[in-house]
Amino acid sequence: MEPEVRPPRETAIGRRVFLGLATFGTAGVIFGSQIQGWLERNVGPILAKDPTGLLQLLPIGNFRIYSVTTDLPDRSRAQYRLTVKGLVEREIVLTFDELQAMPRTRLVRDFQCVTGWRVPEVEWAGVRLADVLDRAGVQTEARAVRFVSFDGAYSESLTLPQARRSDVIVAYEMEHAPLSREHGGPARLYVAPMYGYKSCKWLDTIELTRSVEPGYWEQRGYSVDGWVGHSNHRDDERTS
Ligand SMILES: Nc1nc2c(c(=O)[nH]1)N[C@H]1C(S)=C(S)[C@@H](COP(=O)(O)O)O[C@H]1N2
Ligand SMILES: [Mo]
Repeated sequence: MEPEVRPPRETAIGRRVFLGLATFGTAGVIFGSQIQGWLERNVGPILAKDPTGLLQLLPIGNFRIYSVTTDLPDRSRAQYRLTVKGLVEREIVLTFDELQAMPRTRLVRDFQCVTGWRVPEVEWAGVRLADVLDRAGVQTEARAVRFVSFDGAYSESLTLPQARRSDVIVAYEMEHAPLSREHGGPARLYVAPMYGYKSCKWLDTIELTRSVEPGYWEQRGYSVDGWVGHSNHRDDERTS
């Protein structure tokens, strides 16, 4: 059963470590060896100094940190670039500062992975994807959007109407803190109404296309329409 108690917003432990902590306490996730190493170096010492063992019970995360590569890509906010290309009026490359200067939006939603874990009421902040698309200008032939990660492996896709929803954002903050490297920082896609796999981490390129090009997990059997509760590959009689 999931604990009902939520930790106070203010805590002596940094948010980053806090999330890492919860991750560390989660069994059954396949980590790349380097992720495991990072957690052991950064989180292990804190757990070791906690004689009560209570820290391990903090009910925060329940997030699993996923990467389809054996590494966690690393890019600072200063190094970060977001490219919008393909069927656009003008290709654009946004710096982090340019992204952050755009109208800010906030969402509080449950985060749910298709494999069954869910994190209730996660707060996200960022920029509406629709605003980013408008900045480049979408050509009339464009019907879909493809997202590519700078991890060199992951991709995702949405139809243009899905991409224009107000609950689809380029997120750069999570739970009032800069989006951490583990969670896909400096910026990731966050598709609130769909399963986690649609929310491409370490977002690098947004490409406007003529039709939907299935992404990494979609090529491996997940539904292209990832609506929570509707297109889980385990209840696929309800796919649209
Ligand atoms: N680049 C990239 N994005 C990704 C993934 C990934 O492996 N690589 N995993 C997806 C899946 S299946 C889920 S459930 C969420 C998990 O987000 P988290 O690692 O922040 O918990 O990221 C999604 N985005
Ligand atoms: Mo997932």
